[in-house]
Amino acid sequence: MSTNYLNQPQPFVPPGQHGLPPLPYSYNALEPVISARTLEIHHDRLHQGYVDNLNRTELQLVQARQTNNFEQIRGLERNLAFNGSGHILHSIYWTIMIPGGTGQPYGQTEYQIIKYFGSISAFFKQFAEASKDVEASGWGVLAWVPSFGHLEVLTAENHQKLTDWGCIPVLVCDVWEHAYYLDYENRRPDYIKAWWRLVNWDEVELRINMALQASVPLTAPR
Ligand code: MN3
Repeated sequence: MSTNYLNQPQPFVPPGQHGLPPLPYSYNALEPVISARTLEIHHDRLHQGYVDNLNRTELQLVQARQTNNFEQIRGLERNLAFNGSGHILHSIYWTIMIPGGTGQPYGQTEYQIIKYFGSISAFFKQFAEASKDVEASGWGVLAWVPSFGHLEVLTAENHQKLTDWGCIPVLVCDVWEHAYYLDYENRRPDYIKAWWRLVNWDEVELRINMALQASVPLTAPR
């Protein structure tokens, strides 16, 4: 197993310490495609709101762990995912735009798009159609799927269901009824309590080490 991840700087954001990344251009730089007023409200108010609410939620979770009081856990997890994904996706959105654009994908991007989608135009078409068809609020996303080794066009309704975009799962517990109902009927807590005894921490350790190598900062170094 490669261990060069140890030499890579890992971003670590302590609870409640997220900050709003500055726009890499002026408010009017994306006109006429996006107006200065839209950009100002979107970045300064809406994205700032995600950052503030993410920080608040993380500090509430610190409090919950310290007092061993998880009465509000369902709402806190919802706020964590909503605001965390909002922060991550907006940070990417600002950085992947530039005044005037740069034309066409090239290099590894072009290679991976053609390898999986067949052609650049087929990718453009699928991305546009998928984004157009998102129900109500949401995102069109071109994502690298580490487990499949290829790009994928995905969509997120709102910021998606209780997940942070860009996260890599390293330990999962299936709590759909089909995973435990025959054995525990409706006693999900009993299943979860017993399930801990099955966990292969060697595998979790391996997956965490692999995930560390896939680190992608929110604002790419220039
Ligand atoms: Mn937005």
